[in-house]
Amino acid sequence: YTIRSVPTKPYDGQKTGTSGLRKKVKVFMQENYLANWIQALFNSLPSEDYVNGVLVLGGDGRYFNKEAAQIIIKIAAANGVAKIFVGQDGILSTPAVSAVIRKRKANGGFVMSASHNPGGPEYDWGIKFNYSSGQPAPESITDKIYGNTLSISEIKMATIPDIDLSRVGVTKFGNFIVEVVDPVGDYMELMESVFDFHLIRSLLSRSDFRFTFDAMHAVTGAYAKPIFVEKLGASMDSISNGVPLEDFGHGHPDPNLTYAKDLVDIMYGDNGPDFGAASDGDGDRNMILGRSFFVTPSDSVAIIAANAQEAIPYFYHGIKGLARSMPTSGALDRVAEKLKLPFFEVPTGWKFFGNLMDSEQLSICGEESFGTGSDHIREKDGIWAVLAWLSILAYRNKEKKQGERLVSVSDVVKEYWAAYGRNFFSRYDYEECESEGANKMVDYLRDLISNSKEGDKYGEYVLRFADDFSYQDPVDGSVVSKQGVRLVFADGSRIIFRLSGTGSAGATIRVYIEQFEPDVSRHDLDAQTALKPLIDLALSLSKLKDFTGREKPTVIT
Ligand code: VG1
Ligand code: CO
Repeated sequence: YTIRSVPTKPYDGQKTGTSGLRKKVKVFMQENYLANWIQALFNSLPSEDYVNGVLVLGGDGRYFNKEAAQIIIKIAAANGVAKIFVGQDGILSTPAVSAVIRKRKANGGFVMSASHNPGGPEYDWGIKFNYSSGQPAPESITDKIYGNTLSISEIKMATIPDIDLSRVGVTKFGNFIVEVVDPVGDYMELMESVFDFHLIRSLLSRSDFRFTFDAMHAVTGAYAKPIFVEKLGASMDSISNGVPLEDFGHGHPDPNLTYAKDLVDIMYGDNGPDFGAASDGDGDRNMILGRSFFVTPSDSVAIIAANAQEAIPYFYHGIKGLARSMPTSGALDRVAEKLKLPFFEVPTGWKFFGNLMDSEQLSICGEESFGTGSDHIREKDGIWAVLAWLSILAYRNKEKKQGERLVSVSDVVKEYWAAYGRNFFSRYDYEECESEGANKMVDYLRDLISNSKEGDKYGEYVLRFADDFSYQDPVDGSVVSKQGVRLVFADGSRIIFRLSGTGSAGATIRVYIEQFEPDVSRHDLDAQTALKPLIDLALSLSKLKDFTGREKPTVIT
């Protein structure tokens, strides 16, 4: 084949956010828009990182992925990549891309996904780049890519035909090889090495334990049946919305109490199942529910960490360290303290965990945004989190005879609260606000905290400190600042404000509220009730209603 030089002009605004570049599909469909970014990426990497190298490509099955895959393959070939592994039909979840990169010792890989954002011609598309440890590219790389998008003038394209992605197999074009792989194989093998599948099977095949998984017509549809049903013995009808669709069946593939409403209704309905879970567009998020019971993600990661060494073979030999993102509740901190483990608090976004894992300081970590995972890969992992919970329940119930009452999800959580105390937590999201008002609010808050000092009174709450979170990576020394305005009070309660970095329209404001409660007699309170005074304080001190005109949040977690 030959290499064609395609002249092009730069586009503004190709800057990546918390997790990759996300825009409306229509933006990406403009001439050379995607191709510019991909070529800018190759222009940004040292040539030894891709020339004669191996890359991985997959995505969540959303609208425009098939066209995008062909563009990416042609540019990769023209830039000297030797081999590219592509998931069949372009499918690979985000955690699977990370797993395949690691297993096949690839130099990096692409995920074609806008994650939990809706898909279809009117909605979102996105692309993420991960490098050789399977970890999302750090800002040092994404900043360089952005710089190159502003001056790009040429795209290199190989003159090869479109690849048939529907069939597994190898196609060669001179020195360039495309291998279409089964999206599940490598990932399943990894899960079998992390968990005791025999133990999980003993739970899922019980007739007195009912399991349900909602794939939200997103990428875990491709994984749920082979793993939960075929390998682990769950019943055929336990998987709902199990076929990935280009528009997620008109859904918003975000596993939370608002967008996974069907699952929530089933779990809170009469005689609901014992365990329910859902995952997002690209399979890296998870929501865990018991019967009429929601496990807040900040508790979920703490509970997994507290039980991992007993229930999950991967951790039988110990846990290196624990970490959470800054807005995530302090539940995990208490587990780290009790288990005497190194502990880290990083900014929002999975890319900040990778260096700690690569340097063997971190095993289990999580974010309040339904992200949980470990150093088995370098991404958060929805199915891993479900398997971790099933392992804990299977371990706790393995001696239980048919007819005996099983230890439930809520039992596990309540026991945990009794032992460690409960960190009440809630997040309010105000999606698609006018950017101007949202930015003004953040400026106002920055101003407010710069004039605040220890001992200041906010109603009943006494300030310990307030800042705009910044972080220095302990491994490479890089510094990021302005990661969220936080007010921390004398009793440990926290109020945090951030603007989302994953939206594609307007500004999304996130308000995070947390309060610790040691008193067991108050643990059964509803989080919204327990946090009411602090939530009211957050809304009044930020003047959120005045700045945004919003009476109510779009999503409450
Ligand atoms: C959100 C979450 C963050 C998560 C990110 C990517 O970012 O808050 O915790 O890492 O999404 O998740 P933001 O900037 O919108 O708050 V996913 O599932 O989109 O890969
Ligand atoms: Co995601």
